[in-house]
Amino acid sequence: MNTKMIMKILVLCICNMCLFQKLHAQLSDSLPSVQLNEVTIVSKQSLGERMKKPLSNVDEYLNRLPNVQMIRRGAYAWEPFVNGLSMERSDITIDGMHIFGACTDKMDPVTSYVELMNLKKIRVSNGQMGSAYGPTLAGTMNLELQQPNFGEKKMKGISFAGYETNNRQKIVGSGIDYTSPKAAILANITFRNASDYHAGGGKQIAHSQFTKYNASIYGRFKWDDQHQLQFNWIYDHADHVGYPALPMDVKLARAMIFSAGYISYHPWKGIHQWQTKLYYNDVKHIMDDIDRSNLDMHMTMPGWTHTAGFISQIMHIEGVHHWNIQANGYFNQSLAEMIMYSDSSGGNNMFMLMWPGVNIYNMDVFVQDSLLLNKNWYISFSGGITAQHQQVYDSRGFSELRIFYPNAKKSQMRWLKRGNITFNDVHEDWQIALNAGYGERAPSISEAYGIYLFNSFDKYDYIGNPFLKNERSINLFLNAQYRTKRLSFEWQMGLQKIKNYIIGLMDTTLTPMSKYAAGVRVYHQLPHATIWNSSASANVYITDEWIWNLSLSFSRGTSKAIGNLPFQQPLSYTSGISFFKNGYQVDLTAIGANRLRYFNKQYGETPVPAYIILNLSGSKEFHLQQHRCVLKLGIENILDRRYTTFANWDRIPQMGRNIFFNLIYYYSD
Ligand SMILES: [Cu+2]
Repeated sequence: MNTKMIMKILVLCICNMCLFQKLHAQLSDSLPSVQLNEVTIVSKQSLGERMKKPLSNVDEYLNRLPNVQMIRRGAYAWEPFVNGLSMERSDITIDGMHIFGACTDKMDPVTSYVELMNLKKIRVSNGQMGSAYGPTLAGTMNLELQQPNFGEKKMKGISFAGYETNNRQKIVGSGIDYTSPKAAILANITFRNASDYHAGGGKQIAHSQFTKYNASIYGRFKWDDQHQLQFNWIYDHADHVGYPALPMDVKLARAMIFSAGYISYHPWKGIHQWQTKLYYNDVKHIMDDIDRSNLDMHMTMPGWTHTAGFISQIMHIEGVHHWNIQANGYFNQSLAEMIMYSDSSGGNNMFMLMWPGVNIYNMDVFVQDSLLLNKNWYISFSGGITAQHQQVYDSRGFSELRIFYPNAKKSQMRWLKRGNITFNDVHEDWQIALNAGYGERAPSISEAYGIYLFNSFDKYDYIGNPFLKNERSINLFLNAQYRTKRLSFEWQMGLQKIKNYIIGLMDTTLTPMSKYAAGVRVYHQLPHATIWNSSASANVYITDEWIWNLSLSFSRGTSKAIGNLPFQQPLSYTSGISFFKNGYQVDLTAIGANRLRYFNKQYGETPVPAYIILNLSGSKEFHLQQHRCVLKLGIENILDRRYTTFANWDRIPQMGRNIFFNLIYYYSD
């Protein structure tokens, strides 16, 4: 085999590996009979443009992926669970950058600070398979930003508008894309405003409104084919966001994300690319209960995080080897306060730190190698190590922590190791990948240092524990794909064994602070927890015009000490039929789940009945004065079913019947 041939196969393998992750989610969005090599074509559009409802938000997109579950506390900023495990157990990044939400109640996950129009791809990897940027247990989610391209001098634009009847959501936005041989700029803005939504049957869900502004600029410059500079800036601002399942709403959630990077191609012999990036981001989150009535006293809880970091990566492709080495580091500072206002005039307000002011210094090194064994088999290995130094810097916060832990130290050092091996057997129409990985993670700030964080799901006040050990996991993932001209099928299974599983356990010696709390739980560790999950999907290309698809997924988690782990997905399914002709597309989809049989009462879970809803959507492409337009119309939950899911915090009902329209207008000079 000559080198060129080997290279070709290696590139194909890597493409397939990307495909392994989540292609079938994209498949149902794109044109019929998608071939492997169309991945690059597809990625020229933003993620939103490839959706049935292009002006959906990131949450709606992620919710359709079989190994991601979105925990919903309202209509906005859902919490992504990867492979049945909570947000702190996966590594969620934007182009590799670490960003930390500033809310003690997880009202602002990283995914809430971007728009689909900013994104090229969301790469979700299982276990340690994509752990290039840091430690993880369950998997990684990297939100890859849409980049402008170099090329002939050209200016393109896009404008869009959407409306949804159920919550009177208005969406407007615009973007420009400037291309030239040496400079390229992509900029866009999106605005959303929604009122309260209505559940099936018409009941208004109070405090479920939101308003969000998002703006971003991405610039790239090069002076020759070897050197390139790029910078990126995102500003995201949400205000008056209601969380119907929580006792508080968000007055402001704001993120400013900035990065500047330098790429050098072929800097030395054998090195394909060297890329270095510096970044900074700043998150501010203010929640309060000013809009809630029937309260004796009101409170406000502001939180802040600041993160500065770097990523430096060297890629090498030669012969049968494809390796990369990466170093990344960040400094993060997080603080959250609570002010409880006195009910009597002249009385004293109460002030407390909920996160006691924590600095995290994190340094990580990662290596990965892919090796082609023969025409069909290739292996990839990766490994990484993180040094993490945590320090409580605020003396007020440290004294609070000392009330519970008189021996607590101001700072501590943790070493986190991870490793992974994947075998791939790739053939023309089928492929199998088997992966085994090991990972560790440090406790999150809430788990290690949180002070009286009220959890409205199980109604306990939670207290952190600085003496927690690292959580450790061993996992196995299996993925099989079969693909012909008329059929594509994918099956995936994961088994995760976790040691030192972190969870809150009741402490009867402490009294709760919140008068709504049933008691106090302190974070402790269970010796073992096991999660296994599986998903399958199929696309059948019945004719060139008709496609049928089906996807199924579930997860099951247990631990001897507590029984069922909370938030495990019952068998859930989506099945749809799509029709394409003369620029028209029509989709009819059924989405449903079996009843939730395995739940944990002690952690606030209640049974959830089975449900099924129907969605119908259609789109048409047409031209307006030679400019391309896409119009999409749809009805979600056609029968206006009232239902809730395992993922709905406090079992708040889901949205009832909703009619949406999305119009996208493209123009170029
Ligand atoms: Cu919050």
